[in-house]
Amino acid sequence: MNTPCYDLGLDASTQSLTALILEAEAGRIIATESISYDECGAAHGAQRGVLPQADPQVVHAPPLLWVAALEALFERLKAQGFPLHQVRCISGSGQQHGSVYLNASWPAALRALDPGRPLAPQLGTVFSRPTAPIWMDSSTTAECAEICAALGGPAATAAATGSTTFERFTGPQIRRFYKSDPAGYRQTAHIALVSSFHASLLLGAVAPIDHGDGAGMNLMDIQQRQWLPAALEATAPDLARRLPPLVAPWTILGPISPYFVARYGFDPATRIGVWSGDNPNSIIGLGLTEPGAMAISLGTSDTFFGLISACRTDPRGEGHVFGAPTGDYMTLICFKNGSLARERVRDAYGLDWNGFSAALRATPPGNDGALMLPYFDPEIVPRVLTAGVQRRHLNATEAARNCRAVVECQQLSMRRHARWLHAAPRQIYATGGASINPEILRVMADVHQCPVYRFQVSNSAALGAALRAAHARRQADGAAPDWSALVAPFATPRATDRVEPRPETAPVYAAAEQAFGAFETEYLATLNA
Ligand code: ADP
Ligand code: XUL
Repeated sequence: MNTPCYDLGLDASTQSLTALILEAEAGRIIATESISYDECGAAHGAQRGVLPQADPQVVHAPPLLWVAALEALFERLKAQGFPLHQVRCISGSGQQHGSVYLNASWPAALRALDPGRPLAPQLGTVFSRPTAPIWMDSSTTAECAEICAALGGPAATAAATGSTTFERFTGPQIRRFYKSDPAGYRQTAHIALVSSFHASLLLGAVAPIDHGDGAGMNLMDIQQRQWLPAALEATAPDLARRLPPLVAPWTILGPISPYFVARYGFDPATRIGVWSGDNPNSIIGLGLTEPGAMAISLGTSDTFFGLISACRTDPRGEGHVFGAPTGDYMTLICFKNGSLARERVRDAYGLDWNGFSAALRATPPGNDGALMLPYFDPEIVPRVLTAGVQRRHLNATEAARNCRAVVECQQLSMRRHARWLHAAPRQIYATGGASINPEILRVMADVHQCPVYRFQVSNSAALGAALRAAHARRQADGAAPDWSALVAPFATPRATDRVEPRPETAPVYAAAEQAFGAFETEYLATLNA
């Protein structure tokens, strides 16, 4: 009997690192294991993956914490006897946009890793900037304006790079670093994304960036899928030599670093596939290999995304176009006040998730007109730079109505800000940590008036990464790409996991969208006054 062959997907997300091992040929998942950064982060000063900062617009993470988490996760998999030696290919998923700044010693340090010693202490001196700005950072408004002006304004920037400039995108972040610490920038020989940083560790060499994550930088020509010279020039001097190459999402980068072979028992022939962002990976983990259904991920951020066949950008400048792992495009809208906003409401009334769900059950669709603009943190869509929660027909003391208001208004905001796609979703695939909550999916189905499916694997980014590893491996071995056959056993929506919309709630939410839109418009006008 042949020894089974496995593929490993890793998901380096905002709050945790997850591993998912699957046997693609048998259509089964062998193992999943997750470690929260809080379990290994004490020494790095982070809480829930981010460093405390005085300025709420500045959100950074310590990259050495990610190194420590990778190591701790592999230790755990090894201790539990997972068959790491049978893994044939590894790919991964990173929280998008975040950037890691490394000095000239980075490639040599990767090559010289000593398997007799832990990883993190060997990489203490490779950083030219000790912290990495992540997607939650909103401190680069001035740099966004500068780059956007240099590229000809918002519409031209979106047409060229897939998105107008956004505070969390890597280009504006690089420019802020260059302006605020020119010496640090001069010391920087390599800039990595969260995805390519992790891939570099596993590869033992500087890893390329794929077209999915590259599109989240305001630096890539979205049509040609190459670095855009005008964007690089508008961002920082001599940027091209600090960036790795861009490659297709199915590229095999090379064999695994000998460090992981010696330390964790991987086969030396294990291949490393290029990593991508969490949202492009989720497209695959949800089985969205053709245009059709839309996905909603309820993770730290809430995202609304789907595959599109032609590159079409948002004239209002709120949505993004990224490269999809299939070689198509995907569209995405990102809301920062996702799970953490729901948690803030839950905690304000001393509830657990059961209590929060009971509150959703106890309150009517439409919430008798209660509305909330849930800007617990600065928001990405719509662009709100200063936190501040707003309520209408709702008192902060009303526990159950506030629980419903945050969930309903998040979904109403998605419905409103996805209008530019000119196609209401016909079905929604739900994923992310909060997608295990049926009461939240009930609100989702009613607000969008379409069926919502949930999947057995709620971490679609890790599943997508493992499936991308399998795809890259098969393609490198000469097999014709067949995405739908590969994803079918893992990501086919099941009728039993379907939440139907209730038609009687349609007029309620049509009116609620109008009222929510008016509230939002009025509030945004006060900010710009
Ligand atoms: P990320 O990948 O961005 O790190 P996850 O997709 O793992 O995040 O989601 C984590 C979030 O899931 C937590 O912050 C938590 O608020 C949310 N969550 C977990 N369980 C539930 C639940 N039963 N109901 C609602 N939200 C939940
Ligand atoms: C997407 C975005 C977030 C991060 C973290 O544009 O900023 O979804 O990828 O999940």
